[in-house]
Amino acid sequence: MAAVSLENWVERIRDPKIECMSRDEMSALQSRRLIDVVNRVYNNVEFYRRKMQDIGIEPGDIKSIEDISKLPFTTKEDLKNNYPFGLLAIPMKDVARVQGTSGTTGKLTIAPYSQKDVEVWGECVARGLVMAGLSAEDIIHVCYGYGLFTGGIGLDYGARALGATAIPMSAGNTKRQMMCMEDLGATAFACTPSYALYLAESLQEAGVADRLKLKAGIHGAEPWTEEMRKKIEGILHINCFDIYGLCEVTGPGVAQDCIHHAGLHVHEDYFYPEVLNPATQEKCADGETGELVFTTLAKEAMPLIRYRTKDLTSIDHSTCECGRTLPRISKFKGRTDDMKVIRGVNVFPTQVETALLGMGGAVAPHYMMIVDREDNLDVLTVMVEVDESMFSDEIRKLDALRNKIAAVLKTALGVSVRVKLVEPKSIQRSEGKAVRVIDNRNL
Ligand code: DLL
Repeated sequence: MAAVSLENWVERIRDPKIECMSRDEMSALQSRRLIDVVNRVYNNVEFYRRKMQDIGIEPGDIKSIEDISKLPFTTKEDLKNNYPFGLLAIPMKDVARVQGTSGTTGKLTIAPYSQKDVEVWGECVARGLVMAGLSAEDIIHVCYGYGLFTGGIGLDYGARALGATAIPMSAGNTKRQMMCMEDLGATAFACTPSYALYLAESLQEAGVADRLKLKAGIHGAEPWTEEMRKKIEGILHINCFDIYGLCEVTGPGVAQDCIHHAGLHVHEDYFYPEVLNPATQEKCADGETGELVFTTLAKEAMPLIRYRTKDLTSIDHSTCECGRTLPRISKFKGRTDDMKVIRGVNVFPTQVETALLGMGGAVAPHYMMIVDREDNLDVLTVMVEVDESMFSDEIRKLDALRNKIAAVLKTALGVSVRVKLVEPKSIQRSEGKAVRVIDNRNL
């Protein structure tokens, strides 16, 4: 395995003209593209024409990116109501591919792409791969699922745009993943962070980890914490990166962090980000948490105007240490949907992850939250995997550990928690997005 240090990390910027552009130049580019996309949706998408007419806006009213706040929002509900192709802005014959997601709520969201959209997508993923120190020399083992989900094919397009080698493993069959990683000489791998941890532990257990040539992991599609990043990095002695995206906007590659891990750089020449207070829709100041809203500035097939992602983050427009001026969004705390209100307190699964990883080796960051209602009171149970040896110890020791975890979680979350200790690997591993919460309350 290649131990990587910041000193020997060859970091290049794929497109310095764009990624290091001055704010004024970027605003001018965004303004031109916004005017163009507003005209395109007004002329080609009945839904947008009506929405704009309803609030008395015409394309001519949009003169620069500053005018974006005059435009109406688009919501997931709008996509559902126009399922599958109601928001298409080009003829169906020009749609090169359709991707989708089942999301965490079971509803299918469909996203059509033109050939140019696919090229932009690959370019954005490639920019991220370069942020991760990768080049045309690298062999990228892609174990995101291929199919409607954008993870597999998105990383594949990125590897292709970079000129790297893609190994299209898709998800599943961990033994085969491990064999191919070693035999085919993967230098990077891409999958969800929860699966990355599982795979890392499996590689370590099988004694394969030290024989790999891995240097980077590209993980996203679900919220994960800095503590989780360090855990995976520690097992594999690699650098891991956080890649973000959503199929409606483009798959993976809307944003990604660089070696400084100081937030995820948004490719704002293509995807204009706003962070807004979810209740008032007022613009949040830099550093303030709100809902991420995107306007796709160049998308042809299904351009989206002020699309409310429901993802919670903050934004920072200052220049990064790496030299990029692309703004950075903070690691995601979760979606507004993932947040559970338990006895009036807002709780995110990522808080549980941070707390468990802060406890050191005795507990694994494999967990599941179950919310029930008993006698009109919310009850949160957190199932946590602990080392097998704990179960052969005296009951007293198990009780002590359970109480300790309960106390740590109570402090971290601000609500009392019932802790259920379970054996290693008893919480189901996911090859795709991990399910972290089961809410039985029927709210
Ligand atoms: O998850 C695209 C993707 C694939 C991103 C592979 C990264 C890697 P969807 O299935 O449409 O697309 O789900 C999008 O997943 O709105 C977020 O809530 C969540 N999500 C995606 N990336 C991250 C991330 C893909 N890095 C939804 N951190 C988004 C936190 C993420 N949440």
